[in-house]
Amino acid sequence: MQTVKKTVCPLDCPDSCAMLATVKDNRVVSLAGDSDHPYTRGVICRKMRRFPERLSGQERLLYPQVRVGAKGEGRFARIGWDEAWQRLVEGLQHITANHGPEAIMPFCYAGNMGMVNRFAGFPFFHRLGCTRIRQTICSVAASGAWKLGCGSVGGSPPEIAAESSLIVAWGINIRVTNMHFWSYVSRARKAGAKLLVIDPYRTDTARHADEYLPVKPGGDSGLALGILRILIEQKRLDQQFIDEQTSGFRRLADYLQSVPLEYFEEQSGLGRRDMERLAGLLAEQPRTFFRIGVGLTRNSRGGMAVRAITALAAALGLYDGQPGRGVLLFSGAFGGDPAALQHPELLRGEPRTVNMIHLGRALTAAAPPIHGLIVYNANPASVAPDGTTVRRGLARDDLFTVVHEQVMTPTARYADLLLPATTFLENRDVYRSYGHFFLGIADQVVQPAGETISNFDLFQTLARKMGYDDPVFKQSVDERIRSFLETIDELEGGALPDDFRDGCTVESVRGRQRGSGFTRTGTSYRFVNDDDPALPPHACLLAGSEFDHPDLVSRFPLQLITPPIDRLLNSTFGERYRQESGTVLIHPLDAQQRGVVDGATVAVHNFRGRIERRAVVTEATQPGLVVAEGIYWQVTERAGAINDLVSQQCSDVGGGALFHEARVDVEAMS
Ligand SMILES: Nc1nc2c(c(=O)[nH]1)N[C@H]1C(S)=C(S)[C@@H](COP(=O)(O)OP(=O)(O)OC[C@H]3O[C@@H](n4cnc5c(=O)[nH]c(N)nc54)[C@H](O)[C@@H]3O)O[C@H]1N2
Ligand SMILES: Nc1nc2c(c(=O)[nH]1)N[C@H]1C(S)=C(S)[C@@H](COP(=O)(O)OP(=O)(O)OC[C@H]3O[C@@H](n4cnc5c(=O)[nH]c(N)nc54)[C@H](O)[C@@H]3O)O[C@H]1N2
Ligand code: SF4
Ligand SMILES: [Mo]
Repeated sequence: MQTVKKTVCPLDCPDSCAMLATVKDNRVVSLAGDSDHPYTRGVICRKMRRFPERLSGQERLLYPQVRVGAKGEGRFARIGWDEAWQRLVEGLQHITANHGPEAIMPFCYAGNMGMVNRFAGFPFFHRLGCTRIRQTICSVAASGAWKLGCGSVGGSPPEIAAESSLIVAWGINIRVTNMHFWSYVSRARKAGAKLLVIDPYRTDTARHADEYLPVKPGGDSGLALGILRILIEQKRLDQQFIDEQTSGFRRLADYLQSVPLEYFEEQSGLGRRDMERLAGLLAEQPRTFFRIGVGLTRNSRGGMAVRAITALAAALGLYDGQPGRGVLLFSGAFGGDPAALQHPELLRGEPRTVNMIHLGRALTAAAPPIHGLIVYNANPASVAPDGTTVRRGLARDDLFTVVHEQVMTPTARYADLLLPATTFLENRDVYRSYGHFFLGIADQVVQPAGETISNFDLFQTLARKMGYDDPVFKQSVDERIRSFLETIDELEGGALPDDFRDGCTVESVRGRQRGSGFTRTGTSYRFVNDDDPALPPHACLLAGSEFDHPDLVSRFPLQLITPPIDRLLNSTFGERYRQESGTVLIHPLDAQQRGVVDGATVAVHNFRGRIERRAVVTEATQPGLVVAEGIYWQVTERAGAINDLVSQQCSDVGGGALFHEARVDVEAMS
């Protein structure tokens, strides 16, 4: 007999789709979209439709294993859970006894976005007193910079865009990374709206746009501030909104007027004419919606880009809550207290903190050294910057590495102890979208395969085996979910959903509120923010740390960006493309200078690493810019992986990664 159960996509994707799993004999035979969901409306992406292959395919890790080959070689032997627990507890106790708990560090991120399972390790890590990590790898520059201007005011509901007359996709490849938003764009366009895409290369979204502006990577503050300067000169701003709902505008305006327009042109790579045209378009359109991506923040000026764009939006009054007008970076639909998931009260003292994007440095140069690494929900060998250094660290014989995974990822190959993880279809959790205004609760759909256990069960059990008797470690999943939901203010009347067993969807009260977030919260958009003396007080022009680095410009004349590809979700599903190292887009002028022909394997290199990819010679990219889509797994040591070329430097706000700011050169391979 077949049954159909509701569930939610757990991947790190703004769409958080509601799904229907068809189950027969404890096997998921198909996954499809759930048409009851108000935002995702019955559609899911192709990569997730194939998820049942991962759930019960050949690649699945089903039992605990120990390494028998060299680190990275990927040879393991099966053991039982009793032995696995013993090795795990003894391994951690040995390090703690000899070097103290700070010699152990976790590495975890968002393989599973379920709120319980995502943060399941934190109570344990806090109690252990190990080195803490700052989870910076994705969005800190974006969220930090948004807050500098908007404070606690969140993003606009994406549905508003359906009523817009102009939608600006700024540093986001909607059709690939936020595909459900596309249907709102399409609806608006049917009613006559225009779509403008601002991106360094002609993405799939740009190809479908009415207008495309090829900004220089890292040049968005130049562009946004240049436009703002023109609009100030032309007096075409929303003066009422500026007067009533913002502060500091005069100081920013004085700065902008002191900077020659050429500077904005030089940074953005776009001329006065383009800026004037865009300024005209923004001033004329009554209903403009900015969809801002995280893409434009993955560089050394990323925070500044967001500050400049939100300043432009505020000066245009796009935050006034009128129909068809809005700004969306993250929805921020549901707050909630992270302490209910992470339990920082278990901390004694102040263990050191490591920025996760410095994993390479931490494993090779930390003083005192790291001797134990616990990885779950993440694949750092593929996703972390400076991959060659990360692998050098992982290869250390004196490092005890524990990896909890679903499949044999490049990171898993370096494990000393490899533990099998459930998938979202085998555990229970609550999912809070960052791209729309709905929250979903999903129950287990099938029994766990083999001897797999969830992140939550792993850390609850480990804590007890380590002798920790704090009540937190006795919580059930339901208790953890409930204790978190109780801290969320955006649930209707503060109520918990009655039946949160059977895959329900709950809307944030913020999603239905009309009017301005600023009016509702009684705050102002801040053009000037002096709170952090380390940051410029307002949006301004900055040089790029790697792109404009004088030593690197001549040695590595090409700029590299590394955006996502539709078939992978970060590095998840890499097992489907084991033999592929991906492509690199290169402009015909750059290709010709280097004797590179379309389809040939090329080496992309800098002083950090050297990787191989297949060249696609195309005018979709700009001269001087190469684009490598997708975090493919490393095929061989020689072929390398894309993050071998990316630095461990930080973005201007929050300490985020520079995935879209590396200097490289490209060489034809004979
Ligand atoms: N299919 C698929 N979907 C995904 C993901 C995936 O890997 N695959 N990843 C998920 C995750 S974790 C996240 S955080 C989101 C990220 O999704 P997005 O917010 O879309 O961010 P990115 O994909 O990093 O980059 C988006 C676009 O920004 C462009 N870009 C790069 N540098 C600049 C710049 O300086 N200025 C401007 N204007 N544009 C720039 C890139 O070329 C790219 O087209 O997507 C999620 N969705
Ligand atoms: N070059 C480059 N690098 C990037 C980016 C980029 O655009 N370019 N994007 C960055 C961004 S935005 C992000 S968010 C990070 C993402 O970095 P990660 O969060 O590490 O993302 P994934 O590559 O998806 O790896 C997640 C892993 O978790 C595993 N997993 C899934 N569910 C579970 C579970 O329930 N339990 C356990 N134990 N494991 C599970 C999956 O099998 C997968 O191997 O990558 C960053 N790296
Ligand atoms: S990856 Fe994104 S688009 Fe695909 S099913 Fe999951 S939430 Fe939906
Ligand atoms: Mo991300």
